[in-house]
Amino acid sequence: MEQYTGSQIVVLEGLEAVRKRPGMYIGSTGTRGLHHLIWEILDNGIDEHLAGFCTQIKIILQKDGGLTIQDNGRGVPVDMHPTKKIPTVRVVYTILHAGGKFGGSVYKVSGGLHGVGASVVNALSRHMIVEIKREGKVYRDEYKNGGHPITQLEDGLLPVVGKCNKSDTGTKVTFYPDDTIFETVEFKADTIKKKLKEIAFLNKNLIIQYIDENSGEDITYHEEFGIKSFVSYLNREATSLHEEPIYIEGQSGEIEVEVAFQYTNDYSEQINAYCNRINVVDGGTLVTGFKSALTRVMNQYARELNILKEKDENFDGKDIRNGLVAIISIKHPDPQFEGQTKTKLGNTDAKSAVDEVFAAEVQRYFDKNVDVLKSILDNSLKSYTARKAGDKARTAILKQLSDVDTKSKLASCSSKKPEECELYIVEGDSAGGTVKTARNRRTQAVLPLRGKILNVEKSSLEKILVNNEIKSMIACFGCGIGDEFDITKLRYDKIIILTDADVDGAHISTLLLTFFYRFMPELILEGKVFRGLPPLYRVEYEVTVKGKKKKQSEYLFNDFELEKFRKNSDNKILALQRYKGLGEMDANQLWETTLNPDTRIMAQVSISDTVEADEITTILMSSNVPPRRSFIMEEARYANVDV
Ligand code: 28G
Repeated sequence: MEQYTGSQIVVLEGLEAVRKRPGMYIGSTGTRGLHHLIWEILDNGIDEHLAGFCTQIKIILQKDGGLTIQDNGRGVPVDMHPTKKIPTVRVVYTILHAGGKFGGSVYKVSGGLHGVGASVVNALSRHMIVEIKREGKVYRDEYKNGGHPITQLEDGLLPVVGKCNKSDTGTKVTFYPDDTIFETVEFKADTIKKKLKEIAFLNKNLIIQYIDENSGEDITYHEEFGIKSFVSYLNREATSLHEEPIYIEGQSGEIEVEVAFQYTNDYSEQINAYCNRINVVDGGTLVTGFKSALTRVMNQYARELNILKEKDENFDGKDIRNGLVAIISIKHPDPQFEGQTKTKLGNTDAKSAVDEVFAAEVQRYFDKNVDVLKSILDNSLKSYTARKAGDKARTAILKQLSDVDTKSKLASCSSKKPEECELYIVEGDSAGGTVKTARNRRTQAVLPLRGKILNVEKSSLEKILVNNEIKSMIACFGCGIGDEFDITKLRYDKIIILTDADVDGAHISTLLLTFFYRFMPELILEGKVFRGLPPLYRVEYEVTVKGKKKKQSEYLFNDFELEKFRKNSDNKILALQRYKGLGEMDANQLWETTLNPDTRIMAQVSISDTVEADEITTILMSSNVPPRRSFIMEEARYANVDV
């Protein structure tokens, strides 16, 4: 039976907002968003572990599509909430942002991508059951259809539904994602298992049990050596330069620092950083501290050991990190997450803490393990020598880039103010032609690209730098590449990749993104890169307004939207057009759907080390070492957004 008290109405309005715009809270309504539901609930259990009260977490994938997460912590309080006058547990599960980092408490230390909490999960579930064991009693609260409580309170409190041992405490949550909201409600076992493994690496005292009722799998995740094992795992198929990862631990003020690292014979570096178990994908102060300490200490040793002969010669940080795989994990009492995606740590004291702890402890280690030190320095020397040779070739080519012809295909915009200019990179000359006609000539420039883009992961530097498409892009952007890259010289505020909405288009944009990522990563990190999302369908339909029949039309961006339209609309569909490519749209349609800043839809491209979520290429599964980053595109309607 549903009950509405005064405060309840407010509650439902809050959760209704989540159901109206799920993307704002969990990123998307696709698989990725679906799994965010799990991470949100899981985070609360991990917080309880970090608070020192929970040693075990159990996850059960049920046959009926439900998912259960259970911990042996204190159990969410069931007493009457002092101001809301409903049980605290119901506050946690029905009020937006309750019990989270927004309350100003230090309670929440871990956190998901959005950190929105359990009530969001409830809002997006068709059914949710919360069971709490506290002080020898069992309580249950149940919700339906997006967070409507169906449990009758007794004197404002939850009824006791059973008894248990007094020492048996904890929280158990079962939820069924709402299939009218999500494109799919099927959980991916692999995604969940990867996440659990990562959690186990980062929380060495936590025991996680995973049960899949469909497959019968029953796995326990417990990594007693924590991030040291994490590094071994990442390098399991690589050839390492020294047998065991080096593990460093220490404290500076209130900040706890842990680092594990190992060198391999690969040519890449991979540093994964965590603050309070949150993967800070864009690094920040803790990574800076680590890098500067490592560079300083190694250069010092190199000079002492006569590996660097000249006094003023130095290894570059990059030489020293060649082949490095490292995990940095710190605990900070007051983390400041910065950047557009809040995935960069800003606290300056984290830099000095990591620097101080790492420098002191790593020297202690190397003084005792000179053979390991020597093999690492030898590796740095190889990189140093190769870099000196490569630098020459690169500079020569960059000089040539000022040649005029590299920009000849560009249809530039008349404004020269970077903050208002946009560059559309368009696949093919014909689509490029339509975009040129349709655009706003003052602020929108167009660069059509011919044919396939070079896969920079598979080509030598020489080949990359003579490629015409690549030369055009570098010349148009105006900000150089690699070490000489300077984002302040970028001529555009947004670089928008526009390809057909098909497999080829997706491939081309991946190749472009790979190029950006390898040669001008700041472009992506600073949020300058977007993918235009042209619609897939246009429906014309009939509506009846005041007894009169009227024709209207709407653009739909994927099959899911089309299905939703068919299901939810009683209007008669008059015509349905499917766009096979950009070329099939006329200039007006293209303007309206893809170019007009007030109505277009674009996806901003960001990068994730993907340990955090369900991208299939997470580093946990990758066998080879080049950082398994993947491009994450968060879809957003860029209409009416203040810029
Ligand atoms: C099973 C799935 C995931 C949780 C707790 C324990 C407490 C709690 C959770 O409190 C409300 C807000 C701040 C105090 C805290 C229990 C203090 C004392 C808790 C979970 C009240 C939330 N006793 N375990 N929430 N706080 N496990 N597991 O969700 O002020 S959530």
